[in-house]
Amino acid sequence: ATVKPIAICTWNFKNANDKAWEVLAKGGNSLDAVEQGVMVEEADANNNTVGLGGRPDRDGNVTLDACIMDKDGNCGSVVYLQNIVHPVSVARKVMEETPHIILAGKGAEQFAYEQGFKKENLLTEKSKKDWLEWKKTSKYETIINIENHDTIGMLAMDKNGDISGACTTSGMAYKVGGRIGDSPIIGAGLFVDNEVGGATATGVGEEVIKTVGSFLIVELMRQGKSPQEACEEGVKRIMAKNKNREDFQIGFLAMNKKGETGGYCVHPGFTYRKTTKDSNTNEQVNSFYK
Ligand code: SD4
Repeated sequence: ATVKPIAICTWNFKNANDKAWEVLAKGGNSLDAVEQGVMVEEADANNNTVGLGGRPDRDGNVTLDACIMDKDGNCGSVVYLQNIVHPVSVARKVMEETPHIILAGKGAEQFAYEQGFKKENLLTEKSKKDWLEWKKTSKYETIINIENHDTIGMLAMDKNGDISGACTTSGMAYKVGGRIGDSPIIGAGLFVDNEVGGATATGVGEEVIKTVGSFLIVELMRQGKSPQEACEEGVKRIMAKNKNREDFQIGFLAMNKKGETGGYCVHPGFTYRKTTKDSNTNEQVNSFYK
């Protein structure tokens, strides 16, 4: 039998998944569930990889990437967005209120103000202090720090069996100004095809973009693979192009129309949160390197 409603998200973001579940349990739709779910992390100043409190780029600017995709294949995205706590909601407005899919930088920010979003300083004292400390050496080390990823990607299926997804991040800490990762790129950091399922990613976005990772996983599921098998193949595709490279982490997460889920990653440590009417768990994920 199909497991629904269901919500899953990258890492052990219990509060975010609980919020999504609350929407789904009340009979709400999966689009509202994923938006409201990931908003919890965007607003959390203690999550240094998403929204408020996100680590800045190397110049000290916090720049956010996010996207959202609905059951009909509609999508919206913002990249290099500054001064707005909830990029996922701006992405949803791009999807619903404009004929476009991606808005960037100043244009996205201007659009957000027109839609009623408030200007806010996203650089917390803690993030600023860490950044000033980093500046002393200015060594871009994030790719070898495999633990330093907390991007939230979320997939939900509602009581009608419709799937939506969202993904939101401040990107890699101390990135080059202007850098965009996989998270707001439809097909890379997130993809949903309501006939098949959805997938989302966390980790070093450059590697995910190169294989159009989330789209690949959904297509593999379309061809009959389980979410687990599809995530494994997604990671293997990346590793085939990075022989013997052990200095980066990627985690994939997927769900199909039956509510089956799976995940796979490059290094141990990646987990995902899963909530259904019977359970609310932090799922362990197998890795390419043991
Ligand atoms: C990026 N995939 O910008 C994101 C980073 C990430 O937790 O996952 N951070 O490449």
